[in-house]
Amino acid sequence: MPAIRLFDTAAGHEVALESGDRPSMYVCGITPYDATHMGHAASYVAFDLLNRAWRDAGKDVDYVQNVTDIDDPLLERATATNVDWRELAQSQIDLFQTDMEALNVLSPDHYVGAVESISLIVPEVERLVSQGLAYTVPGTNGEPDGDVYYDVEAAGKQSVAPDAWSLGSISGLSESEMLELFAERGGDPGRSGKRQALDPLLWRVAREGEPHWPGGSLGDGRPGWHIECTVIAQKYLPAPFTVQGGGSDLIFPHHEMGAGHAYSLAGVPLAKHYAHAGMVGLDGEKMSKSKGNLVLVSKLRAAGEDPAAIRLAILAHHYRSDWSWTDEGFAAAKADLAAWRRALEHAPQGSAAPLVDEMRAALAADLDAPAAVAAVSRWARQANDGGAPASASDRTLVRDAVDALLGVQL
Ligand code: 5CA
Ligand code: ZN
Repeated sequence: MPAIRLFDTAAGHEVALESGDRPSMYVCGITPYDATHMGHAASYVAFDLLNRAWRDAGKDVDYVQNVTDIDDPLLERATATNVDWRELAQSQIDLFQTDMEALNVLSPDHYVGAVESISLIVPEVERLVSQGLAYTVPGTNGEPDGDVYYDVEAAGKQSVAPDAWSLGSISGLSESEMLELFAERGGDPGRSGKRQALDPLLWRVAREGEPHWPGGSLGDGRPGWHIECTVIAQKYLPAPFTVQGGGSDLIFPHHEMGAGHAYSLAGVPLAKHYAHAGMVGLDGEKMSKSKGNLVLVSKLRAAGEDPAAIRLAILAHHYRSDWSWTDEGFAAAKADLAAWRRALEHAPQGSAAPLVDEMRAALAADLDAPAAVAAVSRWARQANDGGAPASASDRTLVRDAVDALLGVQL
């Protein structure tokens, strides 16, 4: 495997990953209130490629993923459908894990819930308060006293070190862009009593009818979203770890704020690099639970579709591009998969090693799966054209490499 290059969102360009023998990765997990759709699947397949590339290079990868098993949308869906929020979460986590297994996505070493991490999160929020980087907001308009917010301005001034965090370090967005996205993605810019509109919630004190946990000096409540990932990542991975990953809708505010929290708590960056997968849509619209325009992995599986074909349909798109799931794209992936499987029977002698080199070079260049897929398809056309003597060892090597590098099982 050549040295792996990856596009770093914070740097704004591709970087060579210097991960030594022990790269580490945190990929943001699902909020388990609805089944895994193609957008989720594509983001986990993207980082699975990085995991596989590192492993192919002989590295021992530390991989951590969270599951946001307490958050507003989960509680809202549980109330709307009259199920217990814990049952809803557990059923969707189970379905997600079955989907990932079917898609041949390697599991994280640690799969950690927000709820089980609350006792770790509380002291970290208390620490931010005592450092003067977080503050409580008085109750107004029916909200109780005591919600805790992160002071983005104070945090941005805490250090002038070259790797210090300040608002915009990760996303590079302007303030007006941030304000728009903040409101769209779970922030509350208009909450009165906040020091800055963009200050994110760290601790939400208990409300009537909402689940809550002991919060020490903060009072009973539940954690905000960004501090959840920060604390879980800091507990299970080195500081800084190699790559934080997620879909591009997590760049702001989630990864921006998480990076801030981490720097405030540890005095070193959370991650060396931040990588983001493009958004997957259906017929030109972003696929999202709230819009309801979902293509579900579990539904395709239930309809008898081959998960390897689903994975190949995803890999036909570069992980950073925004793309739409279409029936035509899926049909093309199924045809490619059939051609690859046929080709194995005719694997020409001596053809496997150069193909493996091409696949490795493609993945090392910012996880260029479409280039790797094209290389396999070229190889398959040649094999299926016949003429060259077939070789059992080439067949085995191609089958193993396509599985190990692309995760496609032939
Ligand atoms: N629990 C948080 C992360 S800590 C969360 O964003 N959960 S999620 O269920 O909404 O999304 C899980 C992952 O799928 C995230 O990385 C998100 O960026 C990604 N994702 C969500 N929708 C899409 C989409 N339409 N296309 C591509 N990726 C998506
Ligand atoms: Zn996260």
